Amino acid sequence: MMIKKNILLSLLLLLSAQAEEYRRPNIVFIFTDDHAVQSIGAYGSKINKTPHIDRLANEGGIFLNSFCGNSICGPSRASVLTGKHSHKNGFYTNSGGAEFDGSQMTFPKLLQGAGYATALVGKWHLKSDPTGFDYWEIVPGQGSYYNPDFYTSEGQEKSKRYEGYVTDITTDLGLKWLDERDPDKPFLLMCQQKAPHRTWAPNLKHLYNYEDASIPEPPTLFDDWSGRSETLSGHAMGIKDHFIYQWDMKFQERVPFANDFESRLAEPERRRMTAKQQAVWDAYFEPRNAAFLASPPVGDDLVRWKYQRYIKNYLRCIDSVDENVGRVLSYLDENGLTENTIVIYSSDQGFYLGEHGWYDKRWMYEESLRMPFLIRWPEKIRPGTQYKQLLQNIDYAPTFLQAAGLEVPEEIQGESILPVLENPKTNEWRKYLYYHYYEHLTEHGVPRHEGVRGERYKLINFYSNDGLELIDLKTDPLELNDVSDDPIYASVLEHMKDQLEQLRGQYDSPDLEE
Ligand code: SGN
Ligand code: CA
Repeated sequence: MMIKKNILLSLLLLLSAQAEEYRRPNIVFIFTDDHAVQSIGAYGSKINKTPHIDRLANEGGIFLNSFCGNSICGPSRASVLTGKHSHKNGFYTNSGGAEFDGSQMTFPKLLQGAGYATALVGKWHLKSDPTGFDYWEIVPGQGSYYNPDFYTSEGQEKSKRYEGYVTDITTDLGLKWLDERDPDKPFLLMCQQKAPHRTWAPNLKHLYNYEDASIPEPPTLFDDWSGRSETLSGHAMGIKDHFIYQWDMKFQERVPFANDFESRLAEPERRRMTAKQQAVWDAYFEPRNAAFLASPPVGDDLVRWKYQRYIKNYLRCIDSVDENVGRVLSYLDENGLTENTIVIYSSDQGFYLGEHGWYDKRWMYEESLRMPFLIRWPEKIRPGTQYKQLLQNIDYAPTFLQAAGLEVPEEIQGESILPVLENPKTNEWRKYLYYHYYEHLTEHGVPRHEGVRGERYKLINFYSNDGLELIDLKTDPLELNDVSDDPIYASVLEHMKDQLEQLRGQYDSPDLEE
């Protein structure tokens, strides 16, 4: 009897020791800038391959319906950090002078307080200095691709210039910190790439990628924006009319037939290069530019030419991102960290890769509303799992907190995805998500708008100019028709208006400014 009791006791002790020893996972959050899902292999890209990013989907999971709440850089990042929509974290727009209020609750701060070693490298773009990190080293504003400047808590005036390519350097800084960190603590590393943001300056070694390819065009490259709100044709993000030859198209001199809008000073990246770098850059672009100028295409052919030049440079920037994701994954493998590390790949919003005739983002249409979200966590996720739930960037913070065994503060608006990871088919999840873009007719001519997206329908309210737009994603996946006036959709319209009202209440959204 006594023996049995002892065995029971030691078993209990063993179990409780194991429970106490819940090994808090490390978190590596790889976040890029403007990387659209249309250019990720695991999301079915028709235009490129991303073997290293895809590894996360193959060895872990992929969220097929992942979205932002405000498709622009700073605001998306603020939502990631706080788990709240813009109107609750106070960072509404990139334009204007507002800084992110770094004194508020963020998930890195809470992890740091709970004993995590925390670091951030790369792009931040929230104007105020980062808070909640033991170490941070970031690029000023948008940063530069070539020989980039980085600064630390010592201040921007003490920034340091690193020779080389920003995507490699950002990764170098992250891996160096991993080497030097306190090995007794779990860690959070936010590795935030500047790429593939405009002006899409590839690494020299990738300049010849896609050289002989003709990248497939999206079916809506020649969209005329009819059948939807009139405000769409007021955009300034067209492949046809709104590229700057010296920046986006990589010409050194003013192109003779370019108008003033299309002409600016020389490419900002070339100006930063060493003579050696410039020589390699010029050897690629100059002969091709000369051939273009000798017999420039016109009309639709010119649009096609611009699309090819744009998309190839964009994809070359992603080639470097993908390669560097590979470096991070190899580091984890080589250091025995793979099993207990959550690795996420995501990007602050999506991007138009010629769809609707556009580049840039901001609109609530699919290409810019979506964010990639791939997650590997060997202890929780079966390799190759696909999730269909509507994920949003406000869900990241509560997920990380819960994964670290912390309580999720009441004020957080997102939901932890841990229950979804455990039960990929669960139906107990939001059916509608809220969107609100606040910049009004800034650089790319996109008006402010609010909306709701369900699994099938999307309602957009261009509340300052054009009113409502209803889209049936099932019958119209390319989003070419507003059916808000179609009597067949009358009840759907009412239903979606109700959903929007409900979400406004749930999230305590502000009154709309006319
Ligand atoms: C810059 C770009 C824009 C881009 C914004 C916001 N212009 O202003 O094309 O939309 O950043 O991007 S550029 O001529 O300077 O390249 S964001 O990712 O920071 O939101
Ligand atoms: Ca961005």
